[in-house]
Amino acid sequence: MHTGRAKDLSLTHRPLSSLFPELNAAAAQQWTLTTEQLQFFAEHGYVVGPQLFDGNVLEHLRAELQMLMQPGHPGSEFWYEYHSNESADPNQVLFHALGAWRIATGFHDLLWHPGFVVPAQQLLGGSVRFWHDQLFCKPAHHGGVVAWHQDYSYWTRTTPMAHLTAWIGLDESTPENGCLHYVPGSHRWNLLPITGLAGDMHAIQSVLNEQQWDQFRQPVAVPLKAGQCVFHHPLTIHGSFENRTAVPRRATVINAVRDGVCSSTDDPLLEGVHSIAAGAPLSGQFYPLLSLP
Ligand SMILES: O=C(O)CCC(=O)C(=O)O
Repeated sequence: MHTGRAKDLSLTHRPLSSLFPELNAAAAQQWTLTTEQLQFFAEHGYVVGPQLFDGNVLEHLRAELQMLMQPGHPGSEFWYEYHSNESADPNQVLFHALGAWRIATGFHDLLWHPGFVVPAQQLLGGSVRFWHDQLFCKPAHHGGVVAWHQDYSYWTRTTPMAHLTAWIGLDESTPENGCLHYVPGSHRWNLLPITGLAGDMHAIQSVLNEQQWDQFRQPVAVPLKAGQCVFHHPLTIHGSFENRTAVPRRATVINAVRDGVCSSTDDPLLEGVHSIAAGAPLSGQFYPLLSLP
């Protein structure tokens, strides 16, 4: 158990360290997605992006994650959501949490990485506003899946739908350890009802029509290097299978919206944050604008 007060990093809307490349006009050139990548995204609803970090930066983020997985760590009051089996063995921690950007410098600064912001601007067709982040950790030899789903089914309290997910590996991800799988083209489907994230991998089958069922049977595994990212559309069906290997599979996720997306409720959009009136655009402390200066 730790003691001491942590600073809420959501008060600072710029990088606090020099861990990542600067977000400036020169970086924009270097990190721009190619026309082929944009066409791939339009056709399939996902696209593999650049390697955002490796080496010491990867180690830095892994060390931050290890700190964040310890119950009672400084700043634990800032999480939006925190789910953990609290295993004492770091290889065995099953973990899903939202809000790391408020607590740890690396996960905070990652939001301004030009390798995320520049492609996100291209894919969203406008300025990028942060929605929330996520950490996912599948322990070694763990049977847990993330069942097939569409991200937007969990976000209908924000409209219109102009959202984007960047999934970033903190370990190499493979079919054996539970890499992401996509149903290509499913971003053109209707919004499906929520059928759950844990337990039954295939629960979504019950809400598919015949044509969707045919397409659903041809998912694609997307293995990535540690530090590499993949972007997906808010309606693209995706999920991940069990980790059958002897080491954990860890990842961080950035969820973003095009600037101008509004709250559709007077209730707070995330646990513990101030509310944004229905009809008003996301802005303020918890939703920084991430676009180029
Ligand atoms: O990391 C995973 O296994 C699942 C991630 C996911 O479903 C998401 O980012 O929406």
